[in-house]
Amino acid sequence: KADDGYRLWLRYELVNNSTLLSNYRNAVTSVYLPGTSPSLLAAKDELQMGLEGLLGKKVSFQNTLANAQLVVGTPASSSQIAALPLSNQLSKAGDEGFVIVSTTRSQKKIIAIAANTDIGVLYGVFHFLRLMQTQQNIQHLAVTSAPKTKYRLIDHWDNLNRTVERGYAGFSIWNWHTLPRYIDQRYIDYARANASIGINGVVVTNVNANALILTKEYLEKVAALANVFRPYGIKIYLTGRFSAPIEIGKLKTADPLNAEVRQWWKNKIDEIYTNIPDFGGFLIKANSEGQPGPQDYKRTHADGANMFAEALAPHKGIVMWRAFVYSNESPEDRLKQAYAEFKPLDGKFNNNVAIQVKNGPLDFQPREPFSPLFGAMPKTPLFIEYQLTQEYLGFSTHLVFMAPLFKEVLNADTYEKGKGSTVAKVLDGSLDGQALTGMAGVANIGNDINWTGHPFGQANWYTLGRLAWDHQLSSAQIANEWVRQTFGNSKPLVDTVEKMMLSSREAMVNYMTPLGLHHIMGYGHHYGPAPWFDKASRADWNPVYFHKADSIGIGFDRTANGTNYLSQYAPEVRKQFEDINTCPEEYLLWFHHVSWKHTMKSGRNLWEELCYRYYAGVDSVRVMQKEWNSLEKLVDKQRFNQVKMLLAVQEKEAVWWRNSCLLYFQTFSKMPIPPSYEKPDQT
Ligand code: GCW
Repeated sequence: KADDGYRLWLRYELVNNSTLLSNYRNAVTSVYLPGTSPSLLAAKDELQMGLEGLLGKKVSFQNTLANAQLVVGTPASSSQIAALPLSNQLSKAGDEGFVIVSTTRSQKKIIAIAANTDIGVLYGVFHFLRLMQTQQNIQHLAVTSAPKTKYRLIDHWDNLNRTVERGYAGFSIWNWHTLPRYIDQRYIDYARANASIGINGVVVTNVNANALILTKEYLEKVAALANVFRPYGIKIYLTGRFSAPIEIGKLKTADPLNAEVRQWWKNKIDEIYTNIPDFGGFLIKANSEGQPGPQDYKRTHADGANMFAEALAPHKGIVMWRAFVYSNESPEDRLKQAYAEFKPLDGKFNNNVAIQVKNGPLDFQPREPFSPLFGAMPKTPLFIEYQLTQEYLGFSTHLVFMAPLFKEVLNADTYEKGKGSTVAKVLDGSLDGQALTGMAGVANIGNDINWTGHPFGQANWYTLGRLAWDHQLSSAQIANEWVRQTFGNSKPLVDTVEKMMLSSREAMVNYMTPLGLHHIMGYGHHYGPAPWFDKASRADWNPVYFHKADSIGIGFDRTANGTNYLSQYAPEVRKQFEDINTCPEEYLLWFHHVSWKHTMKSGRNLWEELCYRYYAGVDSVRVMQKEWNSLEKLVDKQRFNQVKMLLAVQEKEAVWWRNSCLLYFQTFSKMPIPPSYEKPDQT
């Protein structure tokens, strides 16, 4: 059977295990789901569609609990639900969480999906359907689940003309031309997909977009989208172009301390809330890569952010102010700028401002150390920004499952308050008692039929939501549940795909940027290798600036002998990275300029190790190809062929990366590639 991938992980195929199928049928075909709020109706629709698909059988909705096996709602939606003994569990579910329990009522077994709020019910329904889609036993359920971060966001880099900056899955899914009156079914399916993984906020516009979105005509369109998303618990956010008061307000300045400017924003924000009463707030890129910002008026990021914060506060909106800053005047080491600008402002932001920090100090590389801002601003809420769209990771043609990348950062220890001060604890608020907590992913979504171009791109979208909800989930758990829902539950299929996914990120690091190399991709577009490139308009856009290969060795010295970027980390972190002998080898060239002859842990010298890694990367892609080929009978034809073709491209390009990088670096090392690595290529 062909499958175009449109349904993502919400496929609800008939359960193909007959024992389970009859268990499920016996357990849940009569449902009590009272209430008429939009979120409860969405929950009902989803449950009906899901159960009927999974069970291949009509589901009957009862109007009293007495006749039902599956009971769904809140204490407020039904006094019968209020009477169930769930208050203990519900007290732990908060205002977005849920409980799913097997219990008995009048000697009859029932399953209750309950929450304190309607949106919690919807999340519970999605979780329950996930249990069935992944073929879990539902006989003894005792789930209590509440999200660990409060703001769980997808950031679109979508322009109003429907181009998507760094988008590789077609054009923007927002059709501004036909909005507000035409509601594409895709908006609803998008909201369902997000709600199913707990995403509760969407920034619909690009951080580089102009101010047009803030005009009356566009706000009506945004309001129409907000209406679609509301039942699914999703709030809309916009990017706030800093110079909007000049561009659409006809003011002469955008100085954040100017009274007229402040009034303009206040009016604009009030206008937004008349259109969208639950508007979420703004995401702002200021004084970065040529974007306007408060520094244009000799004001600080805090002056700028607080201006928005003040106007948003009465409406409960928030500001997400990005820490991805680097100015047009090239600094000595671009990586140092964010910390230098933001650390001194710790404690100076209003309490509805979060600083949104990219996971690493540079820019979404296959591997980066964690950003030193995590752990450095205890008085300021920090959100993390990941990039789902694979700008530096082979666009939507390379298969890379990013959960291991995301987890690596979450698990990194900042030592802010001694050992165990992980980035995850900074983010979930537990380390510094922050109330504003959040995680965002730059969307990899476009109007391609399957949303993300590469069928496996869907897994990264999925991962972001799941980790924002619960950062303790392991990469393997996430891969496992995604594969089961997306491709099916047969054991060889699940085992094999999970294995492919879990190895894919390290494979990519090896064939692109092993041992801490970074930013050696093609200039501007960032696709393919170009370590030799040195013609960019600014030094720190040149790959040669980042790898610094010469006749002695390779790598960027960021110790005290070099740029001293390492001084931005806590002493324990710094110490570990600073010593070439304790620095984990995966970060070696990120922090050190290392002699080609340096002996690595493997006993190989650096040059040989580099060769070894590049070869290993290509080999791993070939292993993935073999693994995928073994699944031909277990995957539908269309997606099987898509992935097969994409893997062939990836293999070819892994070879391209390996050969061109090694050939180029060899002009410095002047050493041969160890002959034992040279195997005949497949292509
Ligand atoms: O990764 C870089 C991209 C830019 C992007 C910028 C940012 C939206 O190359 O395209 O602009 O980061 O994050 O602001």
